[in-house]
Amino acid sequence: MELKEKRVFVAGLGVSGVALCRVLVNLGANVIAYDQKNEIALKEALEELKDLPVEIKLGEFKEEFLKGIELVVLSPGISLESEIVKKAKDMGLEILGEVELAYRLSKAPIYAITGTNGKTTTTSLLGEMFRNAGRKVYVAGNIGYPLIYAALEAGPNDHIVAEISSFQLETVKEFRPKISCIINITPDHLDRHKTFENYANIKGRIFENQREEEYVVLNYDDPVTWGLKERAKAKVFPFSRKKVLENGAYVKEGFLYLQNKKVIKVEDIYIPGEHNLENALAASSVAYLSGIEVDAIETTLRTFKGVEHRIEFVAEIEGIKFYNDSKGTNPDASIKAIQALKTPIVLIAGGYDKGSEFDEFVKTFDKKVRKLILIGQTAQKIKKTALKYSYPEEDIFLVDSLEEAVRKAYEVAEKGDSVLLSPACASWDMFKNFEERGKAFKKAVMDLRR
Ligand code: UMA
Repeated sequence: MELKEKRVFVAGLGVSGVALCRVLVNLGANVIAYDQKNEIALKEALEELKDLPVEIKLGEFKEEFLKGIELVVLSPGISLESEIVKKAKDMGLEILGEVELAYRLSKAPIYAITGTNGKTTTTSLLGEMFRNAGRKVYVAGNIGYPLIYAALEAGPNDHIVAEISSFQLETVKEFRPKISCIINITPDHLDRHKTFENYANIKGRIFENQREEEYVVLNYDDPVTWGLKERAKAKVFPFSRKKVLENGAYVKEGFLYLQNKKVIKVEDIYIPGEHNLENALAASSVAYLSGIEVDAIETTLRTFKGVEHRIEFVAEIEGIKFYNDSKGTNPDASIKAIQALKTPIVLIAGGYDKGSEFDEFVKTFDKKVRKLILIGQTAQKIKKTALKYSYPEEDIFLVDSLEEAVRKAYEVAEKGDSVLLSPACASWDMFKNFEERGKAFKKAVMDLRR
């Protein structure tokens, strides 16, 4: 793709936007970058860009910003309904997402993972399998290291393992991974995608350009994911926790199998829980189809310790264990965290309102979630739902900050309980991102010790 001298408009100056500016300048483009935030809010990004020849526009979007522009590249957080996209369309400009541009620039094959939950664990696990097999791999995408960087750095003999979100899939055009994988699909991001059906369809776009010689790995146990298979032109490779599927990945008599090859005893997979078995099956399938030896897959499953902010053990204080699951950013992710812990739970939940419903989430509390501490925009909504399912009002506490939530949790927890931060919501009402929220939680827990 020729970008030299091209006037390119980068929309959004978060992690992806800054990366886009760097890469585009490097490729000789004339870059104009825009963000709705002001100079103070964007201090860090502006600092990173200060030595680059990038023209910066901030604040309210104006049509004149697009004058003379030949290509618009969107950060994942920019909705297709934004003024930027509307105006760019009216002007007949070419519009690409960051992932699409990365795909077009990449010389290395891309192994793309999506799903509502488990994306980051599966992507990290798969990256580790590539490393343990002695292959040079870049792990990138929604996981935090922008795909556009990996695309520029990876050579034709390298590999890119990419976590891909629904936001990123909304703007794909030619994106064609060598192997794609959908782990599961449950409701999320309905404020942006409007209906569950639309969200599921967007997830399915991960394989829309794949051809017969390629593979798509799909979860046989999840009817919504499995239901997408009719649309695939690529070969479908199924995985299942529940059914023996001799043409796919499955569990038989306590062992994980890849077709007819016995890989590992399920008990010996280091990361615990049924949801992690799903992630292990998904990652192993992609690794296997990419030609990685079963030995390297087995070693990785035995040794991979999981990712930060995902049911991460933080500390034990006076017999109370603290777990950071800040990555539980939707109800289904938090349901999995509650199910994975074996002790009674004091749960800290609530955050940015994406339009999720919390009925299923509350139903998993049963007697296991003994106390519920709520923060953020959705606190009242979750409380109302809990009361609807007869959760005792005296066990619900609404507080104003995460620090206060941690102190309250410690006060009401008993020896043998686990205090679990698993918000079931995004962090954007109180924090920059889930990492910042997880770090704030860990700090508040450490402060209890003093
Ligand atoms: N902005 C505008 N106008 C808008 C919307 C946003 O100017 O209409 C600006 C914001 O003011 C902000 C910037 O755009 O300064 C943010 O851009 P962004 O939301 O695309 O975020 P990035 O920092 O570029 O991070 C993105 C992903 N974030 C989202 O999709 C919301 C990161 O995923 C990803 O790690 C990163 O790119 C690297 O590629 C995070 C995420 O929360 C983990 N993803 C969602 C999820 O997993 O549920 C999808």
